[in-house]
Amino acid sequence: MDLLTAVEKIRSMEIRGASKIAKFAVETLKEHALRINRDFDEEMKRAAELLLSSRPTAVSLYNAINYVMRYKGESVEEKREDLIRRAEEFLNWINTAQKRIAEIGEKRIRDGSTLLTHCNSSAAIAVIKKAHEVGKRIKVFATESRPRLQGHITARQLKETGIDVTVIVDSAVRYFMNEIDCVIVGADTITANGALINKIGTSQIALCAKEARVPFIVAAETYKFSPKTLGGELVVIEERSAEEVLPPEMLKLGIKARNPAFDVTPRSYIDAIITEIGVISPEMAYLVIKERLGYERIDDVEMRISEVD
Ligand code: RUB
Repeated sequence: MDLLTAVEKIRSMEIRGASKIAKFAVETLKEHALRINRDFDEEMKRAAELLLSSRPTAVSLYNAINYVMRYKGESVEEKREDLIRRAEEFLNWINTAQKRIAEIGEKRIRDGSTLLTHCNSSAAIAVIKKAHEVGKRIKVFATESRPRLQGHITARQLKETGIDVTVIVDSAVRYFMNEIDCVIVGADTITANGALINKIGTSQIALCAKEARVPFIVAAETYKFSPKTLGGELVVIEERSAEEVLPPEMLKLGIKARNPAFDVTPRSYIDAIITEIGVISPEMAYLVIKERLGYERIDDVEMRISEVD
């Protein structure tokens, strides 16, 4: 697959969800490295920048690209070999992290409980499926997740495994909250101060959960933590087209629609974050970034990319 097709697949959301985007970007960089023979650094930098521009919010994409782009070597062959090795390392991180999150997170779910999830998070679903697999009797409420209805994907994935699942419209969350024992969602980004950026509507759900004293848990691999926010950078919230919200005949009347794809849930609404290195409080986000993602190292890469200019 050529680079522009790959970028379009992310932009159009054919490939979506923070982990899948990161995985796809790493695979694309790897394939691109195998294709090019001259101007290796320039070509790889172009590919990295194009992929980075495809969707702005999930930091998994940024972390994945920066990890792969830290390749070293003198000759093109050496650089290519190192890049492929790093790509494999990151893919392995993705694959092993989710399995571990499922094992750790499952322990937080009590037998007989009713869970609520939002959108379609492979990490949150892994935890739910694991709880079911070890024999816990659970029920799940899945929000529709307007406007793209990722909740339908979640409902199908859970049903296929034999889990009792009920789809509700997004605005019914408060109506049902008293029936919920635990909310579990995924993450696109976790900031240095422990805030969660996830599918639009997540912060409303967190607010309802807090009011009803229902635990609100996030399942997030450590590559969802943002080193950029250590330096005070704000997370860019993607705003998608109005056509995803309103039919063309309404837009033609001059009626406007706003369509932010994500929102910010402050850390005070989050009870725990389940990562592959254990369950942490959102206050620990800074340490995770420092220990696991190494600010200086990421910064090095940005310097390296700009050196090619
Ligand atoms: C998907 C979304 C998911 C996170 C986490 O949004 O908000 O909750 O990306 O997913 P979109 P995962 O559909 O707009 O990409 O746990 O699979 O990484």
